[in-house]
Formats: sequence, C-alpha cells, structure tokens
Amino acid sequence: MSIENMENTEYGADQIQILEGLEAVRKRPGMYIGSTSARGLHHLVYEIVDNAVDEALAGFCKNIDVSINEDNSITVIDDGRGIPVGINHKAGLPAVEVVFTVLHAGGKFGGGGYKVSGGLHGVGASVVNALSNWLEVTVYAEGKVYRQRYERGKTIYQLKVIGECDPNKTGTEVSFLPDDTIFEETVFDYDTLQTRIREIAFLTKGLRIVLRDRRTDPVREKTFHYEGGIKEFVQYLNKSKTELYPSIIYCEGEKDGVLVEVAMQHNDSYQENTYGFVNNITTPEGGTHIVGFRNALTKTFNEYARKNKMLKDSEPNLSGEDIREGMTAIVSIKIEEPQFEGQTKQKLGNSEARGAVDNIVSNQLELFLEQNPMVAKTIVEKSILSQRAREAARKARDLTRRKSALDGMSLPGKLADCTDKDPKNCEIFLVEGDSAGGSAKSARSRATQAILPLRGKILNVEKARLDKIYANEEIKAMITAFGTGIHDDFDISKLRYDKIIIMTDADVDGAHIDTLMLTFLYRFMPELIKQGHVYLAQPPLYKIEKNKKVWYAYDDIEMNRILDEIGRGDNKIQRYKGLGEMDADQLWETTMDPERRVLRRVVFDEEYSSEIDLTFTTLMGDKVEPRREFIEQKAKYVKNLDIF
Ligand code: TTJ
Repeated sequence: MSIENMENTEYGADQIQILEGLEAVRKRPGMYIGSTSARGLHHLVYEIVDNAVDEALAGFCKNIDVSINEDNSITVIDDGRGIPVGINHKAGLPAVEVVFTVLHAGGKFGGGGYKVSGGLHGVGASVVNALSNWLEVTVYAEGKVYRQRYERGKTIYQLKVIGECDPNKTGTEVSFLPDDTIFEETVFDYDTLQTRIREIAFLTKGLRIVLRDRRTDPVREKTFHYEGGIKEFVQYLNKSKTELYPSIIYCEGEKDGVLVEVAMQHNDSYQENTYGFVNNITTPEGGTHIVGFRNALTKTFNEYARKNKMLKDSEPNLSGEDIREGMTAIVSIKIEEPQFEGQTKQKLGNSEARGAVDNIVSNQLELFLEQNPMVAKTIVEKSILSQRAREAARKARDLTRRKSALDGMSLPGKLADCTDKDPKNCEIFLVEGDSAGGSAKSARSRATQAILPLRGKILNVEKARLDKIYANEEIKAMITAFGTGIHDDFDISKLRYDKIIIMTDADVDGAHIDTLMLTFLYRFMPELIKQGHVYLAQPPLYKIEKNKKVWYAYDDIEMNRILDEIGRGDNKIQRYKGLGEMDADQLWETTMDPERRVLRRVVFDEEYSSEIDLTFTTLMGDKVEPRREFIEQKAKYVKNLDIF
C-alpha cells in the first residue's frame, strides 16, 4: 500500500494505541505541560522551538523563524535537515508522523546532539499536536515538499508530496492552533515569547531566531542573534549596572560527557545573580552544576589572593559570598541524561556535572587571573571590602538579636498592630508617609488590620551593603513586624500576617516606593512573593459626585464608563493626588475595606527570573535610559485580584 492512498479510517493496533496515548494527554493536559493557563499555552511554542534548537545544537540548523499568526496560531520554521519522511519500521509510519502522534517520541533518530528531556520541556511534539485544534507539518527535503495535517491529534491525511522545491532547500515548518476547549487562555503574549526566545538565542551562540507578530499592522518583528552567546547574555543582564572591569570572564569545555559554558562579570551592586541552565532550561533551585561553579570560584580566588600576597597567612579565607558579591554569571551545561530533583524538579542532581564544571572553571579561571592581573586585583579587593562589611553586619545583627531576646521580640514602635493573633485573618498595610499612616490607623478594622507607616523613600537595597541595610530603621521595622526573619533565617511559618499590602499614592513617587519595597521583599524574603502574600493596594484616581451620590474610579477608562452611565453634565470630579487627600472614611471605603477594595497580587514566575532581576535592577539603577524603557513594564509582574 502506498502512503498516498492509505485511508485514515483503517486503524491497526498501533494506531489505536497512538489515539489512546494522545487522548490521555487531552484528558490530563496538566500532567504534560504543567497547566492550561497562559503558561501552558506558551509552553506549546517552546516545545516546538526546542525541537528546532536541537537540530541547531546538532549543527544542522542556523535559522529559526517563529510567528504568531493573525488567527493566534503559531508557525515555527527551521532550516535544518527536515524531520525524516521515510518509514520508521518499528511504528510502520513515516518518522515525521511518529514524532507528532506517538507520545514521548523525541526528534532523535540516531542524530547527534543533546536531547533535552528535563522539566516540562521535551515532552514532545505529539503533546502539542494532541492539544491543538489543528497542526500541520511541512518538510522540505530532496527537492520535495511533504505535508501532513492533524486535528486534535488525529491524522486528517497521510503524509503526501504537495510540490517540489529547490533541492538545496531543507527544513521543517510546523503550524498549530491551540485547542480553545482545553486552554483557558488562547492569546499569545509577544513579550512572554520574546523573553524565552531571547534566552534561547543567548544560550545557543550563532543561532538566529526571528520572532514575528502578524496580528499587528505593521507586523512586529525582532531578530535574536548573538555570536557571543552567554557572554552577551551577561552583558545584557549588566546593561543597567556599572561593570567593575570591561572583560567578561569566559570558560568553556567538555568533561565526562558534560558540555560546560560559563560567563561572568562583576558590577558595582551587592547582589549575586547566577543563572544556571541545563540543556537550555533554567534551574531556579540550582544543583550540582552551580555547586561545582561556586566551589571552583572560591578555591581559585583564594589561591590567587594568597599566592599574590593579597591575603596574609594570618587572615582567614574569603568566603564564597564575598567573592560573588555583585557578580552576574551564567552557568550553562549540556548533558545527555539530566536528572532533576527537588520538590519542583528544578534542581540538577547529576554528580558528574559538579566535577566537570569545577574542573573546567578552576583551570580556565586560574589562567585568566594570571593573564589579567588588573581584573583579578579588582575582584579580590572588592571581596575583601565585602568580607569586612559582612563582619560588621554580623555584629550589628547579633546585637539586635540579643536585644530582641532581652525585651521579648518587641515590635516596632510605629506599628499599630491588630488584635487578632491568628495570622490567617491578619493583614499589614505598609503605608507611605506618616500622615497617610494616621488616616489608615483611624480607618482600619483594628481586629485584623495592622498599619506600619514608613517615612519617605525607603532604602534602596540594590545600592547598599548589608551593614547599612541592617542599620536602616524602616527595614528593621518591616523585618520585625513580619516575624519571618530574612535570607537563610527566613521561616514562613512565623509570618504574622497573611497579606502584606503596600499602600502608596497613585503617582510616580508612589510607583517608585512600590518598587523599592518590592525590591527589598524580592531580595530578602522572595518566598513571601512566591507564595502570594504580597499585594499592592489600589487607591482610586477620581471621585465623581452627582446629586449627592458618589462614585470612585480607579483609572481613566473606568471614569469614562461611569460618566457615560450617569451623564456627563452637572457632576463634580475630583482627582486624588495622594492618599492624604482622602479622609479616613473614604480611605476605608475605597482602598482598605476587604468587601469593596481591589488588590493587586504581586506574582513572580521563576521561569523568567533573569528578566525579573533585570526589571528590578533597571528600575533601581542609576542609568536613566534603560529605566524609561522598563517603567511601564513593571505592571507585568502584578496581577489584578478582586477580593470580595
Ligand atoms: C533527525 O535526524 C535526521 C535528520 O533530521 C533530524 C530532525 O528531526 N531534525 C529536525 C526536527 N529539524 N527540525 C525538527 C523539528 C522542527 C520543528 C519546528 C518541530 C519539530 C517537532 C521538529
């Protein structure tokens, strides 16, 4: 029987198995792509793109083209060898059909390269097919154009030749429309795709990826192509910071089947930002590759500092933290069979990765330091300063610890605490300014709402060393009020309030304070954000009065809607410039009353943590241009949440 006239109604045993497999995906999509929310939706794209990237890693593909089409379908095109169209004898089907219809069949048919198989990635193109309204694959190979179409995972027609092409042209093209009966969200977000595609391009040096949005006129299009790979990634992450030396330290090598690439550079901030990737997937929980990297760094810098008499024999070693202060680094490894561990399976477990990274970084970093004594000196000197500050901070902290032990963990004086002692019922408002704090204190529901007024701008923790941070009154007040402790001491079970609500004026200064506050929380107690305890209050922008009735509007759109409803004439509109302009009753009604207010919950997607960091440091940094670019995007990390 030839392929062309094989009817799709003739099911053999294999085909029935295939349909059952894809049916399982449709029944429990979450098991395969994590969720059916916007996140799962975007995963479909990454799943397909990953296959093309594999072909690039194998050395056969230079260009990938990703389009969001007008109808919200996606097209991914590569210029690789093309998925094989010949019959796969085990399945009795063309290999390309196996790729799209057999669960867990990857794109590998004895080709080289490193198969991605961790996390949610690498579940296979068949999962995308099962979850799509329709999917079409086109293969260009040996002067012919092949095509096959599926709907909800079912073959609509067999692979067929639809035309001829230049015999030199090869590649794969896949288009699909996510199934709107499965996904809660079916509209693709350009920025979300862009973040991941930029990351893939950084991680795969030389690969050119074009991202296009055909839903807009003119079509939006951007090319991501980095000959410098992760070196350019580090540059990008440091773009709004001031680097301490011009070079990017770079190590590359292979050991025990582990491909290792590391790039790093220090800036004048005090935070470490190391991002690990295994087969292009982020590892927010770290793992053996990160352990190996840190080990090599600590060992190599201490050896160098001693050998060059920058550390005396009598002085203690520099700690890893001191060396990593202000460092931005990318650790990217490729490994054939990654083992992921930990609660969320985001922590690399392979022990050979530790040794490989340690070995390659130790050798190459030592050489780099010998050849770049100025850079080495800068880093060692900065580490010594960090060591001193850390020592001073430890003393200050011990002092506060001892003090709080003596007076029974006294709460900050400015805190108006609530009376209910069950944290589940309680919330704390962090209020900008003493006067608004005063209104909030009289407005609140005393039983469950605590108020902590904060004076003026809070300290920018991006720009201060630990000793200064621990000495700051506002920061100390927040830490004691929350009860959880910070960093390694953080314990969420001690959290004294279920909701931490930042309440600031609805103006530029207010937005700046929001960001300062979020930066502090993100750096010192990220779990509070990750577990959804942090909110932004939303005070109204306008008060509209007509015939003794009152309406509040939270933005211009809402005000216009209200005016349309009540008629434009004969009304009084007041624009609130700050919380202070409202009396206690108004503040309660519009912003604090759990029955009527609108809160925005701050969310945080670890998959994009390098971007989140960039957003914070850009907002907080002192380079003006990148800040302007970002200030409007901050809203991306905030979700509207109505609480009734
Ligand atoms: C496998 O080894 C023989 C030559 O072709 C190799 C292969 O499968 N290459 C390949 C797969 N290139 N591109 C893909 C691919 C591209 C997209 C957009 C989607 C999918 C599922 C695969």
